[in-house]
Amino acid sequence: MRKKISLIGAGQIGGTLAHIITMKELADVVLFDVAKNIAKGKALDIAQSTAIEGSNINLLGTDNYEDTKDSDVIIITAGVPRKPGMTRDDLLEINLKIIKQVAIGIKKTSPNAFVICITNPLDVIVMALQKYSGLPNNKVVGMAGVLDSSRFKYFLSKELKVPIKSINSIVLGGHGDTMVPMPNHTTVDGKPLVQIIKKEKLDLIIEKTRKGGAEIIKYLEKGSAFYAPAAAGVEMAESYIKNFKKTLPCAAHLNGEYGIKNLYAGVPVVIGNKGVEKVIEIKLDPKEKENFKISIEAVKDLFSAAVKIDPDLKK
Ligand code: TXD
Repeated sequence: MRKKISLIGAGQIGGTLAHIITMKELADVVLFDVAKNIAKGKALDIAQSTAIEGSNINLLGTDNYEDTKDSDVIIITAGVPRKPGMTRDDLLEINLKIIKQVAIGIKKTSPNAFVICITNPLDVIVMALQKYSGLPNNKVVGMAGVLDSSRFKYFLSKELKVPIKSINSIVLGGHGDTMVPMPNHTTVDGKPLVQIIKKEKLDLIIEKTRKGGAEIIKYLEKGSAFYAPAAAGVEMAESYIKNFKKTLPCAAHLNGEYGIKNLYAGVPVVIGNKGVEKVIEIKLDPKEKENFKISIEAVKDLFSAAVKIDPDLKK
């Protein structure tokens, strides 16, 4: 029985998600947006590509949550993106209101779905989504680390002139300027990265990774990155639908792991058909521990700001 993925938000990332899912024939797609015609237009356009791709996928555009009923996976991009000069945190107030509406919508229609949140500021928005929806912690996860790790690997592959597939790496912590690329947990063709790159070059690449989103916003002016974020979201959805049990860096609920309780943060998790099946605790050296702690504090501070905006989050 073919699975069903509902995309809440049919904007830049939502439309790209729909296109990638269709080309991979991963699942039937419902594109939901409050701007109904955007959802309808994009669904129809992608549907008209299926004859060319030979993809046997059904697509529907809608603004009615009933059409998203009993989804296997829900990917949420509803919200506003950054403009040049804005930080992800500047989006908190407006996107918190939007995610509350979305949470109410999906709770009623797809209580058993695996929910991947992409909307920024990601770590707090995914935490708010889980609280507002009341869905199980292991079925609500945020997409950030897969994107940030992909950016880190890309910059390394260009610097070292190696195939990107030869690089194994991970980025932990919050999806913000305090994210924690992990050079000591990075290998190139199995060799430790720190043995083959100069420290100054590595520091430059870490900074470029942290600013990866802002650089694209500077070029696009009217929106933020969407191809790589969409590809990252699909990798997470595919690991769930096909039970790949991939270990992926995601914003996941921590219940004591890494010494953190009741907070979402970017950590390596196993995603299989039960959702987040395991949080992987990797050994952090003192510097990594310090950087991770700084990143976690930034998430906690922003969540406190969110509670001031909406005391319902305190419950
Ligand atoms: O790594 C990551 N997690 C980030 C996430 C990477 C890049 C972008 N990131 C964030 O994703 C970005 O900062 C935004 O918060 C979201 C979506 O970015 P996108 O570029 O797709 O924004 P668009 O093109 O503006 O699309 C958002 C759509 C738009 O069509 C609105 O009409 C719709 O969201 N929208 C809603 N849909 C459903 N329900 C409600 N309430 C709603 N409000 C707006």
